[in-house]
Amino acid sequence: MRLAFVTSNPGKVEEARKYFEPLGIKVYQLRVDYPEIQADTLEDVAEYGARWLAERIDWPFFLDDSGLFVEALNGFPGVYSAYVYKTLGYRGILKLLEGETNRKAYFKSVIAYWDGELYLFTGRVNGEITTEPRGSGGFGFDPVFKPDGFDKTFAEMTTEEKNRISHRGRAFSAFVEWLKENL
Ligand code: ITT
Repeated sequence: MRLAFVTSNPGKVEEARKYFEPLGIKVYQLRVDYPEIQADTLEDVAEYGARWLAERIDWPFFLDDSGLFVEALNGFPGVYSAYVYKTLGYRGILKLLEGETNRKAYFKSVIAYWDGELYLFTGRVNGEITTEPRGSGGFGFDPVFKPDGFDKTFAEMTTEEKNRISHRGRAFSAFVEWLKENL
């Protein structure tokens, strides 16, 4: 079985493959620009995107909408993470937190799967924003995010290590468990 992952981000696809390969499911990247609406929650953004795509793609697909929520910034960049990453990068987050002692943050991921009906799977990981970037793996804000209970940032971990604890890894686990029961 082949399953389309609608995303512009190859890093997300690499993470997904590790989950689906053992099930014999081949995940491939489908690059279709879909509207990411301005909304208060990742769930709303993911659902709108999936329903928009469902009118244009007639085979099963999924997408992921994720974000970094920084406590001292009242949850910013949150649903605006992609835009903030593109404009300010992770260095922008470090700058916004200069001198701030509360470094708490979490990543959240919402996966929307469409096969004629819509299903949402979510995952979250708590951690903190480092004071300096560390590591060269992963993507996005990984060099400045250190999950709770670990000394390494996501960018210092292998994909397998990151998947085991990450927001997207948790959402994928829930998705894969559901697929096992429902396919
Ligand atoms: P899509 O095409 O799948 O939307 P994207 O990279 O734009 O790809 P999002 O819209 O979900 O992804 O935006 C989330 C932003 O948060 C984006 O800039 C990512 O780089 C960042 N991000 C999401 N998950 C991350 C992770 O696991 N590690 C580091 N940064 C992450």
